[in-house]
Amino acid sequence: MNILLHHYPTSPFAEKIRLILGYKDLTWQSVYQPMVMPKPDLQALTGGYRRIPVLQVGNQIVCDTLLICDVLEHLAPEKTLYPPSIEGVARTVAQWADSTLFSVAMAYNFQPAGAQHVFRGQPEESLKMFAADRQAMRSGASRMHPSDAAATYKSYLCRISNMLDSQAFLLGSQPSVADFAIYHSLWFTRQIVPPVAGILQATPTVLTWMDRMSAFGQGRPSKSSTMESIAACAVSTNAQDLFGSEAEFQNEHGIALGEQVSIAAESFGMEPSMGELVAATRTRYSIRRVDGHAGEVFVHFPRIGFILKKAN
Ligand SMILES: N[C@@H](CCC(=O)N[C@@H](CS)C(=O)NCC(=O)O)C(=O)O
Repeated sequence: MNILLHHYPTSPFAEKIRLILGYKDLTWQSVYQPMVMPKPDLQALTGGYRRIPVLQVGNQIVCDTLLICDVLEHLAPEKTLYPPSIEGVARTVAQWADSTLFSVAMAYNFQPAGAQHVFRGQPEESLKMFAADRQAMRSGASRMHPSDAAATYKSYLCRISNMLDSQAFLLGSQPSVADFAIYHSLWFTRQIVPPVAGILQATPTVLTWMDRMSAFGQGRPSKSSTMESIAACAVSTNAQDLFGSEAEFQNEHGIALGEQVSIAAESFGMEPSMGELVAATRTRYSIRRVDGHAGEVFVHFPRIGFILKKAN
């Protein structure tokens, strides 16, 4: 089985998955995609979805880290992300981290000193293009002011520190999906914007936990390219089982399997992917589409955070 991860080095959500690949000690192929639109080689696979990271196994494409975590858990159940007694709380904390904590941390991280550091040595145009791309992705919604973000981030760091007072990981002696989801926003602060990373010094327990997390490494990546990933998709006829027994049709929308649909994120990067609905289970949607370069592709999305509609 060949796992490919479409990502770029400074993506926090990609870091969440790279670290899980490390925790589960997996071999994978690393494909870099652009940080901003256009992303024609990624969209040849996804059919429209543009966010990072995206996981590829043969001609199956998995969008959003929520579902990528489930797939990695199924493919490599050792070192579980969901210890049974805390699965509900771990998933709920992870969702808070991926939405609320992430947006506060990024509003803090991208204060002028942080943004200038990320784009140091690059033409001024790069930062402007990045800012315009992300502004369009937010559909014009404004971002929190850095001072408000700093105050909120400090409170969140205290809470995270408190969770670690008497245990090595956030919810116990073993890591869970909650650790990986909280880690990635803090990783960006510490590793990508060191000029503003002083905020972490007030919570040394959090820094020690971050060291423990980063020690999992990133597994065994090897470099691949966008062209190779599209070629691998085009020649793949396999339908590796990515989800186990979880396949029962759950009809919430009055849309039958076999109908043409569009699926889009409910916020932030809402480019829709179109195709034939081939699965709608309790946790995910899957579509089948045919691309001129990539051939027949199956694209999977989590239900949570995505909007399903009949294609017009
Ligand atoms: N809910 C998504 C969020 C992914 C996300 O927001 N990724 C950021 C990068 S860390 C992104 O796609 N930014 C825009 C881009 O790279 O084009 C997930 O869990 O995968």
